[in-house]
Amino acid sequence: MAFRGWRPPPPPLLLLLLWVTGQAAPVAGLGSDAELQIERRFVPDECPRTVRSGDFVRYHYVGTFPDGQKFDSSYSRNRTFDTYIGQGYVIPGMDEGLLGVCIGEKRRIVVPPHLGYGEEGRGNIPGSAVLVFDIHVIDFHNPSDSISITSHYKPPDCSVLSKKGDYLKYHYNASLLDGTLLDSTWNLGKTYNIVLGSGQVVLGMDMGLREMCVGEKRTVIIPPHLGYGEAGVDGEVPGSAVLVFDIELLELVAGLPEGYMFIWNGEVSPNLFEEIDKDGNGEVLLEEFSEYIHAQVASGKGKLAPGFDAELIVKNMFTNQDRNGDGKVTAEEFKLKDQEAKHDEL
Ligand SMILES: [Ca+2]
Ligand SMILES: [Ca+2]
Repeated sequence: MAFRGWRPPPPPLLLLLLWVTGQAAPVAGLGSDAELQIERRFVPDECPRTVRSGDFVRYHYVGTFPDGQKFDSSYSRNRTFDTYIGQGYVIPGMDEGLLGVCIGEKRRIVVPPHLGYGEEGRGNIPGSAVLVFDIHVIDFHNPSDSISITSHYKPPDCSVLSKKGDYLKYHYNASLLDGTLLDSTWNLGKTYNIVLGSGQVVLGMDMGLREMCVGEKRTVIIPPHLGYGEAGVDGEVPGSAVLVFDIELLELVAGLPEGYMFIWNGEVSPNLFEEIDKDGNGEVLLEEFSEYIHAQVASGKGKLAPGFDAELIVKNMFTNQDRNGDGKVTAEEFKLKDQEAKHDEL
């Protein structure tokens, strides 16, 4: 795990004890006996959850001295400061000052020296400095979070639910928790199409699309460990970002049982090989094979796994039957395969 935060040196024992007892630390200098000051400058109307120790927070900040002189800013680096809270990765004043914030909240946190950089200072922070941080929380999550699903609309008949292997066509808006839009299929004017459970989307999205019926609309919130992780997507998704997907499922084509790429809907013909070998020369070529499979699918007797390249499936099936790889399937090869376990085969 790479953190850009700063881990402070362990405080002297006396100081630590004084923190615990809540007494002002006996550090000399301006404001050294002051307590942490928190001013909540903007609190969103909706705040379903607040930051607790152990949460991972992404926030912007401007750091100034009490005279207004700026010493640091995440905005100037054009990316949020990301850190775990309550774990000692940031100065104690920030560890404490960020507890209880809402997503989207803006706070002013005034940090006395003993909860900041102490008597000694650090870098461009002089000793015994009081620090003023104006922070804006972009998002936070906990590493133990799963996804969260909120369904906004279900059609009257919502009995056929999506499952692994189904082919789905859906629209989505992807945004950050602060409302920044990242991507939208509605804007592109075409649906996103995937086979559920096949690894075509991030895990959180795959989870968020399960047990959904056609016409349903839901919002899925995905923490980064089930999304794009610490790295994000260059130029598109910030690292460690929590993502919000507004989804509408438009179409669902039921998949085949797990592991199958082709199944028969009814009884299999006892003279299968003879039927496939249309010209009756005792050998089945790929063309004969492909033509036969497609005819079965067209007539509803057979079914190919939806969402995949049908020609590729047929070719794989053929290659599987062609034991010696000479491009022809003989009755003997066909019989041998027939006696084995059935997966992706006739
Ligand atoms: Ca033939
Ligand atoms: Ca062969």
